[in-house]
Amino acid sequence: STYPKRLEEWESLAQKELIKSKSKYKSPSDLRTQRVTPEGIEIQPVYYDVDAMFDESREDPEMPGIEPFTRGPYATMYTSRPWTIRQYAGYSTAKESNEFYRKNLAAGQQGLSVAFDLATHRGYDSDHERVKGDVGMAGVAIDSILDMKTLFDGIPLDKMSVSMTMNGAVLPVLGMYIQAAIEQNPDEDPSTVMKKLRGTVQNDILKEFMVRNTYIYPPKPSMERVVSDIMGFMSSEMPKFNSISISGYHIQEAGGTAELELGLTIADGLEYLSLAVDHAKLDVDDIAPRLSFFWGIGMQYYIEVAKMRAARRLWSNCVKEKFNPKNPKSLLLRTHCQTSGYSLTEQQPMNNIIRTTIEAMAAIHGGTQSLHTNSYDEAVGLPTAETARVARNTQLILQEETGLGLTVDPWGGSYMMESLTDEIYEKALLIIQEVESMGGMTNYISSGMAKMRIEESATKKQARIDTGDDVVIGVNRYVRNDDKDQEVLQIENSVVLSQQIEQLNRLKGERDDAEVEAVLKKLEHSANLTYNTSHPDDPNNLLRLSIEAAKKRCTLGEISFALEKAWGRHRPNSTIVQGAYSAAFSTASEAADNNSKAEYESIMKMVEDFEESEGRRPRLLVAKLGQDGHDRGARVIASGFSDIGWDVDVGPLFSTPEEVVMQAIDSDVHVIGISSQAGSHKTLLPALKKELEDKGASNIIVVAGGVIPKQDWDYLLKETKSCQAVFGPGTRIPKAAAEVLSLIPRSSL
Ligand code: 3CP
Repeated sequence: STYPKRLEEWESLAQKELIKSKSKYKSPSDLRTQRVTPEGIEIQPVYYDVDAMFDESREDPEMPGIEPFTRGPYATMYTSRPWTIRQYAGYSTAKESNEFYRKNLAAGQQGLSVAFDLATHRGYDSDHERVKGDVGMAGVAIDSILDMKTLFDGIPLDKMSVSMTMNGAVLPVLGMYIQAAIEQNPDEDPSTVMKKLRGTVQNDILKEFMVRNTYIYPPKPSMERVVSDIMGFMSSEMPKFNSISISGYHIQEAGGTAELELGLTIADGLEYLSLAVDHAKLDVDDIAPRLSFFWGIGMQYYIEVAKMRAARRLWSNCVKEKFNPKNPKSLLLRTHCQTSGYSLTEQQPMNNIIRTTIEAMAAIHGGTQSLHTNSYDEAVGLPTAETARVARNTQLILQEETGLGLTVDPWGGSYMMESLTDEIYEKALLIIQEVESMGGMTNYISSGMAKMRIEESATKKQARIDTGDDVVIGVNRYVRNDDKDQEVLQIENSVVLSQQIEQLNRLKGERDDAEVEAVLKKLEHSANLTYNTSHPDDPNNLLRLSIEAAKKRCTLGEISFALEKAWGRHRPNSTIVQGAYSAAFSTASEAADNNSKAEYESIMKMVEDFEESEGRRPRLLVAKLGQDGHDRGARVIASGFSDIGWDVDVGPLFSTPEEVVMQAIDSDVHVIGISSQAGSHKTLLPALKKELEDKGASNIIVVAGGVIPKQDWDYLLKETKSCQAVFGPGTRIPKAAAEVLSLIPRSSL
């Protein structure tokens, strides 16, 4: 037989051990088939390579720095230069963020990564009525070049590598950043300054339409004008700047498996290259070397390392096959990583330091170029100076105390890692082929397929936790109830708002209005053009014009609106995934807690009883207020409640309190469920309550969930009575469904 004797020996030993330990796995074959990841990968109890046992004449092994780069983009990796410690941060005003950046750089951080507030992301100035609750909350507020100059005060932009997470309002933000750098170096020629700028702009609009939701314009102009003009301009004017950070992170955060994150993100990258080559007529070798990637790193350690290895091989092979570039750098995938926000728990927050450390190790073993480690309090709010220090020190310790960087791709050649890398590669390739068969990523997204796949995966993941199939310590196992309230960074939204408005008024008083008008007209004119303006010398290139607009002191809102006049604003449609949550309960493994199944059934029964006595099902409107587009929680709740038997409506993203109340009254719901992830709850929930009163609809119950620190619960529940229940992260859906149901008064009682 070709089956080696050692394997037979192993089988029989394994069988004996399973019996002796009274394992729930009855035979070695159970071990092979019953431990399945969300990707559908059966994790093997032991990996081996039968070929290697017999075959002495194997091909040359893969090596780092050499195509297809599975083992790393550089030959020497961390042995000659460690990864960049690049912590994502920003809050409140530019002045406060600037102070924070300077302290962090002094304490060991190596590159900047700017977080903008949601008003900025969505192209609104701070004084716009739709952004009252958002200004300065989840990032720094930037209205004009004055804010941008303050943000980088004392930080030389011609030397510091700066990453900016910006997608929707990418043109005004880049225009202001570039102009700020030029004004920092008044004695130099602007074009010389631009050539020195190093950094990355996220500019990944495709994933915004899939998951992150901070788009402004519809897909076509977003791709063919915004992304395309930025790629074209940067390729010659800013050759050291990475023009897109193609992001899988948000797909993982939205609940996608590793295979979805990988497949959809590589497919996004291929779509950008097609845009550059086919639409913008740019040379692949001028664009591909400055595309960079961004992965989320969760708790499945082996899978994450394998995903990063597979990603490099996939990108190299796909780009070669489709675009046949001449420059080997065009095949090379470089990446930033961030540890998973989703894996953090509100319960026993110190455990999050351990989770983050393990995830950081996976990113390092996967060969990341740059890394952000989350702070342990981020399940409940923004990090404080203290928790941000622990997060940064996690990387300093890994980089300087452990010797993790002494060997390149330390997992290379491990039977297990090579096998998992191949397996994830194949699974992601199937997704890429599915996307290609539908004519590319833009079509795939507009067909709704991308969102549907991710949401289905998110709902299943939630069900794996609610059934107990996936363990989360402190949430569904070893639960304790003695947590102290976690201190969080509190931002006084109204103070930031008034400072921003003051600054805006100052700007408007000092500038030349005729010049402002003229450049805004040029922007609008360019937006209406239908030919390709991506060439950097084209006077209608939108990034070139945005730099001019920043120079003339146009505001971010004005620049955005000039383009909006031509293109309009994108309006998403919302659907609910049905059946995925309940299916996970019916197929939950034997390992799942039986109580959870019984609980699930008893709640379905309660909903049926409600329907019998009230003549209709309980009805819930799941809504998001303000510019907060993080909708994983809202969508999972909508799917879960709907599977349990509720009638569920999902409100459009970016609603005002007035719009939510109108929809709630029109749909005659019993309950409004507000999901808040970006800190605006203290402003917008009281506003919602007032609107309900004004419309005579106070009988509608309001509940809230998401990232709401315990310190704010009393304010919401008692002081302002703006909601009747708050659900923190980690709340199991059946429990929430029962509690909310009990809040609805019965007319028949
Ligand atoms: C690196 N270099 C080396 C070696 N390693 N040279 C010789 N030997 C080596 N071993 C060189 C590189 O070639 C490069 O030079 C320079 O050193 C810097 O290295 P790098 O690998 O390019 O690293 P870095 O500058 O840090 O850039 C990393 C990438 C960049 C490429 C990934 O795009 C980046 O910084 N991305 C960060 C994105 C980010 O912060 N995102 C935040 C998302 P050359 O350039 O001359 O080749 S936060 C989002 C949170 C959720 C949300 O969206 O809301």
